[in-house]
Amino acid sequence: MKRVLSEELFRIAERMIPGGVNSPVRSFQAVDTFPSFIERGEGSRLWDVDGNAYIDYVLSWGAAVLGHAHPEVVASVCAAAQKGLGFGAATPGESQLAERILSAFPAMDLIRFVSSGTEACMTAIRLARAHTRRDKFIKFSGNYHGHADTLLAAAGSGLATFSIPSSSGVPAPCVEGTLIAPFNDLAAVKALFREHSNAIAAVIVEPFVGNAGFIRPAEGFLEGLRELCSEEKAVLIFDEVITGFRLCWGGAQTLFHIDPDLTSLGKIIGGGLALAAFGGKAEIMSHLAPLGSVYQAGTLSGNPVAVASGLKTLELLGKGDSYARLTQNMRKLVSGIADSAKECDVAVQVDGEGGMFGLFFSDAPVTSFESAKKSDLMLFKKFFKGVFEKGIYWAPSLFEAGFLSLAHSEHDIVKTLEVIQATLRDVKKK
Ligand code: KE4
Repeated sequence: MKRVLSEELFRIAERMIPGGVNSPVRSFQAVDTFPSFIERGEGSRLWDVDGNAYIDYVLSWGAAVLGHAHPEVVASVCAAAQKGLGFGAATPGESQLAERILSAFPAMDLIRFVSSGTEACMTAIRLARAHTRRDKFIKFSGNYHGHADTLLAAAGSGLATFSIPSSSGVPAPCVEGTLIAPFNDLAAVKALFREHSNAIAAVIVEPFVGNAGFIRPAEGFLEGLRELCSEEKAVLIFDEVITGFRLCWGGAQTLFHIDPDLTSLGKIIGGGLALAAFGGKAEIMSHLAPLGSVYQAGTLSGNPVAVASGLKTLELLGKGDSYARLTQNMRKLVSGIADSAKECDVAVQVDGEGGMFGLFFSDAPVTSFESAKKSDLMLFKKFFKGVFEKGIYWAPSLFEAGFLSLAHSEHDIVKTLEVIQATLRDVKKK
């Protein structure tokens, strides 16, 4: 695969942008190469500036659930843009999108739109602190909730990718109140509540982890968090920036019939444009200015063009058997990888739910970030190189999940599995 132009563009970018990218994980540094510069996407495909085509399993980190450049979404965005790109004023679309999301997440009484998942999670924590008048909160190692100072401790995604335990530039006092427990370890959470009784405002969790690779919640784990938070009068926050509308229409909380007190959303609800949200119980959300004393604001919050993209995306996603199709293709992919790995005698852990999945090179089940880190990174790098060179755009990090769209065809899955089988054979030989 020739990537002459991408390499040239990368060298140019490096001269102006740190690492040549505007978000670290895009740098492909974790897989010992440079990024392909993308010219365009359509459906399940991406084309880079050298004309190489890829079947895309990153999908803008999960946002492009309909596939790229869906004509109806593009038309809605263009129609909205022709009326103006943003006003910093209330618009009808925001209430329409709020209504659509609130109907899918019955545990949410109220919702507010922001422009990134970071803002959504950061504000949910702030609300929980105001509501409980407590300062500390529990997060889980390998969970990533954006790059707000207090959240950059033992986080997943790019921090895990580059083995950054917590970011420099964050003063120690900022993370003193950030308590860490291993994912799926309810006993550790109970111990933290005992040790910091009455000082913990919230527990924030990715109900299915998508930022340490894909990690499924253990039986009873999420239910246990719900019970503990209720007993301790702490706020349970489900960070569904990835899982919201990705696993099923109402996200993980619908799958498990659990009512978190607050939820953060992103990615799919903006259809790929800069739109995220947080929402939950009215008694908590009512602390927000201008009603209450918790301040949060944003110039581009609820931007009408992004709202148009989200509205059309959810309209199309909500039709027909979308989740049956996403799940069917995910199951085909996951079982096909497992079969190939078995045939090639390569130890893998592969799993998925709804339209997301993950692959580890490990002979033991992965139930936490600590166990995810035992995966064979060298094997992953060889796997990534093998599939990428054959036109499979896999996440360039062991610590990211993979995603499917409604545009992925059965042929895409068959072709992907052929490439993966050939790659696993090669990887095993070397
Ligand atoms: P943003 O601020 O990047 O919009 O969202 C932060 C965030 C919050 N919560 C979850 C569960 C998330 O996955 C994210 C962002 N996800 C990463 C990829 N796993 C964004 C990609 C990147 O950092 O470039």
